[in-house]
Amino acid sequence: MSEEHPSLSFLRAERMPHILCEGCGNGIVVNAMLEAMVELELDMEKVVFVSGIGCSSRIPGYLKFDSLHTTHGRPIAFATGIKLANPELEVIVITGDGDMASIGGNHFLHAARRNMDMLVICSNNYNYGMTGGQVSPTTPVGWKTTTSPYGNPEPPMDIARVASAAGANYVARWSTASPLQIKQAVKKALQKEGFRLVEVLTQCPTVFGRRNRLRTAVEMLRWYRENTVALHHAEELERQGVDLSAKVVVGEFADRNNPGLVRRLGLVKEERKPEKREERAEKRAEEDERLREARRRILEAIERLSTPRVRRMIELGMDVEKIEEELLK
Ligand SMILES: Cc1ncc(C[n+]2csc(CCOP(=O)(O)OP(=O)(O)O)c2C)c(N)n1
Ligand code: SF4
Repeated sequence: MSEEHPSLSFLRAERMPHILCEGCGNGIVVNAMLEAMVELELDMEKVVFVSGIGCSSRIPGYLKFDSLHTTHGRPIAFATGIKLANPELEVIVITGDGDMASIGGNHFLHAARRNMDMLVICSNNYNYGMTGGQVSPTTPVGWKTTTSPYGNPEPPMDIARVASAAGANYVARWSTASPLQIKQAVKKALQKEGFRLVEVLTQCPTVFGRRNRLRTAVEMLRWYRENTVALHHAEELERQGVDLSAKVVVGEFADRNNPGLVRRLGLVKEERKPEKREERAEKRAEEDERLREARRRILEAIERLSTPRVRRMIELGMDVEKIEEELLK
């Protein structure tokens, strides 16, 4: 029997089937994010997800974490309140390009300026997916949407560069064609304080791709592969005079260690430093040892109090859960 991947245990199976379309890139976002959290051995009890309204904003509803599904454009404001009320919590905002950059634009700008402690994962599918594919602040020039049927005439907002210019501690942009990079960015961001943005270019074949001759997830992923350029290459190419206006630059746009707002306010004293892998392993081993000891004591207590039937089960080497299961039959 194959072993279940650890991140699967954080999905709410009872909420399935989910509302996302076949081939939607939001699944890749969830997978990369959960893998990052599992690999970091985050204290999942301290994680709170906050989202707005949109296809991407539905993600926390399918996860086994405390979460707040707020109003359109407002998740960063709610997340600010949560973090200031309880700075111990790891607050993660899941948002869309419309939710964050359009109706929520000012919350985004000022949270980045304040270096407000939260990780924001923005699933940027270049349009308003949930409401049928309207133009958004990130739709590239010339691309068709329901509200720009002849091609978008407006220049888009580069949300990664805006966040970086406003003062965010960490900013990265990757596409769903690079899930490993998304995972690494989330891991790095989760070990830093202040405002952290991971923008993910996420395919929406159903309402965006369809209007732009990219009807399937595979075609959209291929488009990302062929049209994204890593930041260090882009800088070099620009020096050589190559026109990159039709390409999307991906990579890390900011990696700073400025104090986050909660530390500036004196709500936490210590600078947040990445935990070393060995320290985490040590903590984990101590925790496992504590659990083994507790289990041993419970078994001893059962043995002392037990009936011949329970004693027989212990002699057979059954553990506490199995014995409990047998007794409840
Ligand atoms: C105040 C308000 N205005 C408009 C809407 C309608 N609405 C719901 S989701 C959405 C856009 C979602 O787009 P985005 O945030 O990019 O998320 P996606 O669905 O693409 O993941 C809009 C306009 C709303 N729910 N509330
Ligand atoms: S409409 Fe687009 S973003 Fe929304 S679930 Fe479908 S593919 Fe995903």
